[in-house]
Amino acid sequence: MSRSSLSRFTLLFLGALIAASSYAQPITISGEVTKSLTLQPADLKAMPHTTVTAKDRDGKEHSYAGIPLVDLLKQAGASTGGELRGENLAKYVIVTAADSYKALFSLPELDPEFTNRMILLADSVDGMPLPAEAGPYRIIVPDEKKPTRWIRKVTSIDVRFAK
Ligand SMILES: Nc1nc2c(c(=O)[nH]1)N[C@H]1C(S)=C(S)[C@@H](COP(=O)(O)O)O[C@H]1N2
Ligand SMILES: [Mo]
Repeated sequence: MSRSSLSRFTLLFLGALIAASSYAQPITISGEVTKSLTLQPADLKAMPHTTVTAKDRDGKEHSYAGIPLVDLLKQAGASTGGELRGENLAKYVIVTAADSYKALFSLPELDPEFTNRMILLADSVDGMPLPAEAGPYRIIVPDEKKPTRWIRKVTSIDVRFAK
């Protein structure tokens, strides 16, 4: 191998590593669950997706597709539906992003037995993958006046117990 093809190979390899580190970000689900999960992009892609229409910060409507947050919690064995009573009502969800931004959701506000509002871990907007500064995964909270909890670049979902 010549020196220039070697350095080209090195560059390609480094490029692939950088691409993998920014795009192949898994999502972890942990805490008060029966099974902690690390979901890879392929796992997330294979889960059933739902579409919601929501207004962004500029008041423009977009169509967001993704996995209902409650479905991810169910898969990890968090308390949902009829289990949401008694001490389980003191459980809450902290969603964390790559920049350490965090926001809290209560379990009932995510649950279809309590609300018709569908909070998503979205992976696309208007049929396209989310832009790099927001994706690959972003929380979408329809019908909220401010998009403060529309957490960009989600990395983990942690169920906790308020004692
Ligand atoms: N990871 C992450 N997500 C975030 C924030 C942040 O600082 N970090 N800011 C929030 C706030 S305060 C707002 S108003 C919206 C802005 O969304 P936009 O960047 O799509 O306009 O993102 C929310 N999601
Ligand atoms: Mo904001």
